Amino acid sequence: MRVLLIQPPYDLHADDERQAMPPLGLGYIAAVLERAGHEVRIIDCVVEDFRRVVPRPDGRRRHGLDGNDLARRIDDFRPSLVGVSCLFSAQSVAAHDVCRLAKETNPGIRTVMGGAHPSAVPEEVLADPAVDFAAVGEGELTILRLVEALERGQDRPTDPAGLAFRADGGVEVHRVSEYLADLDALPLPARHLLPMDRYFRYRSPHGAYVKRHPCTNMITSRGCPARCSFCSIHTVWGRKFRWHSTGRVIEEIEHLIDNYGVREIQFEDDNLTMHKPRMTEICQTIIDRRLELTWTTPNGVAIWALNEHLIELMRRAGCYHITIAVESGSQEVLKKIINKPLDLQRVPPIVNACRKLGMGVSAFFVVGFPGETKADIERTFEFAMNMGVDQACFFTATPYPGTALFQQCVDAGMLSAPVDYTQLRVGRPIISTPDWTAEELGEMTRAAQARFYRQTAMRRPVRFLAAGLKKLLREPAVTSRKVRDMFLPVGRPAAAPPKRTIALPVVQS
Ligand code: B12
Ligand code: SF4
Repeated sequence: MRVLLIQPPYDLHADDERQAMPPLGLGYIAAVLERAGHEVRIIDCVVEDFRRVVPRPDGRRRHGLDGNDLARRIDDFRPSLVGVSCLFSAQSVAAHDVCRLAKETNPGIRTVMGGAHPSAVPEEVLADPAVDFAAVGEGELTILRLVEALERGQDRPTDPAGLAFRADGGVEVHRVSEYLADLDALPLPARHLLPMDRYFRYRSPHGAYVKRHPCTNMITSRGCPARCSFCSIHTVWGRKFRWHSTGRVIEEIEHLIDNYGVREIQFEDDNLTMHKPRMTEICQTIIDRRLELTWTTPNGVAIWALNEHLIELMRRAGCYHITIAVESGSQEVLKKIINKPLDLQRVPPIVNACRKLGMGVSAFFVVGFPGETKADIERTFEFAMNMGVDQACFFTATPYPGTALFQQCVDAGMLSAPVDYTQLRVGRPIISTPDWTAEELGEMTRAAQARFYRQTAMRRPVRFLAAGLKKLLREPAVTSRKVRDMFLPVGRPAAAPPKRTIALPVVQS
C-alpha cells in the first residue's frame, strides 16, 4: 500500500524558538512499513519550507510548507493512507488541518493521527471527521496492522490494539495491549526518506548546546517507571523501561557517522542512563572503537540513574554537556506534589563530578504546581542559583492531557473540554491557586530566569556572550526579547498574560 507520513507545520507563539529535528517516530514507522513491502514517503512540513512564516488567526505564526504545496505533493504521490504525527497538544490545530487537507485532496484517502496528543485524547481527536483513526501509544505494530487490514479491504484490523476509531455512533478506544518487548527487532529509523541535508543546513536542533555539526538526534530506549505529575510520556511508551542493546545503539551511531557524516548526537531518551550496565557498555564501546563523536542529553537524564563513575565514562565517550531534571529545590514538593523519586542531596555531587571533568550542566525546574507555596517556588529559584550550572531553565507547570496534573485540573472542575491547547506551553502559566495567580507566577519565573542569566553573565562573560551571539544569529527576535526580559524591573510582566487561567484550590499535602 502507498502510505504518506506527514509531520505538520509548527504553529509558534512569538517567543517560541523554532526547531528542526528529524521526526524519529515517523522514521520508525516508515522503516517498519518499508520492511513489510509498502511504498512510503515522509514529508516534514517544518523543514521543507523552514523560512516560510504566515500569521494565524489565533495570534500564532505558522512555520513550514504552504497548504497548496502540501496538497500538490499529496496528489502527486496518491497515497491510500495518510499518517499524521502530533507529538504536542499545542500543535494539534496544524495536525487536524493536515488531515483535512488530505481529505480535500482526495476524499478516498484514509487518515490516521499518532503521537503523544492522540494517545492522550483519542476521543477528542476523532471528533474531527477528517481523522479516521487515532494511534494510541507505540505506533509501529498498530500502523502495520492497520495498513494490512485496509489492503485486504477490511475497515479496520481484526486485532484493533493501539487504535481508536468511530463505531456504532461512538468512539472505540483500544489501548496497546503489549509494548514491543525487543526494540532491536525494529529497523533503524528510515532517515533515507527524510531530507537530512536540510536539517544539517538549518542547524536548528534541540537547545543551546551544540558544539559540532552535522548534529542529529537519536533515541535508544522507551518507557519510564516514575510517575511525575506533569509528564505524559507513559501514554505513548507505558511504564516499563525498554531499551535497544549496546550493539544496536552502536550500529545506529556508526550508520549516522558513515552515511551522514554526523559528528554530534543529541540523545532524546527520557532515561538514557536508567540501566547503568547498558550505558557503561555503550560508553566503553564508543571509547574502544574510537568513534569520533561528541554528544549531549538535551531532554534531561534522571539524577538517580547517574553516578560519578558513569559520568567519567560518559565524558571519555564524548559527552560534553548533560541536562539534569531536578524540577524542584524543595524535597517536600518533589515527594508530595511532583511525585518524583529524587533525593536532592544527590544533586551537588553529580554537578561537582561533571564540573571536575569539564562537562557543562543544564538543569530543568518546574514551578507552579497546585499546593506549592510562594516560599517553595523561591526555594527552587535559590537552589538553582547556587547549583553552579551553566544553564537553569525555569518552566511553569502545564497540564498536558494524559498527566496526573491535567486530571487534577479536571477533577477540580477548572478544566473542561474543549481545552484551548494552543495555550499549553511550559513558559506561560495558566494555573492560579489561592497562594498566587498565573500572572504572579509568570512574573516570579521571568525575574528568576533573568537573575540567573545576569549571574551567569557576570561569572562567565565570554562564554555567556558567545552563546548569546550564536542564539541571536539563529533566532534574532526571540533572543532580543529574552535580553530585554533580563533587564526589565521586577514586577513588570514580560508579556501579556494568557487570557484564560485556571484557578485551583490548594491541595492539602
Ligand atoms: C525531542 C522532543 C521535542 C523536540 C521536538 C522533536 C521532533 N521534531 O521530533 C522539541 C525540543 C522541539 C520539543 C518541544 C516541545 N515539547 Co517535546 N518532546 C520531545 C521528546 C523528548 C522526544 C520525541 C521523540 O523523538 N520521540 C521518539 C519517537 C520514536 O517517538 P514518537 O515521536 O512519540 O513516535 C511514536 C509514537 O508517538 C507513535 N507516533 C508518532 N507519530 C505518529 C504518526 C502516526 C501516523 C502513527 C500511526 C503513530 C505515530 O509511533 C511512534 C513510534 O512508536 C518527547 C518525549 C518522548 N520521549 O517521546 C517530548 C514530548 C513530545 N514533548 C512534549 C512537550 C510538552 C513539548 C513542548 C510543548 C514543551 C513546551 N515548550 O511547552 C514543546 C512544544 C514544541 C512546539 N513546537 O510546540 C510532551 C508532549 C505532551 C503533549 N501532549 O503536548 C512530550 C511527550 C514530553 C513529555 N514528557 O510529556 N520536544
Ligand atoms: S518526567 Fe522523566 S522521570 Fe518523570 S515520569 Fe516523565 S520521563 Fe519519567
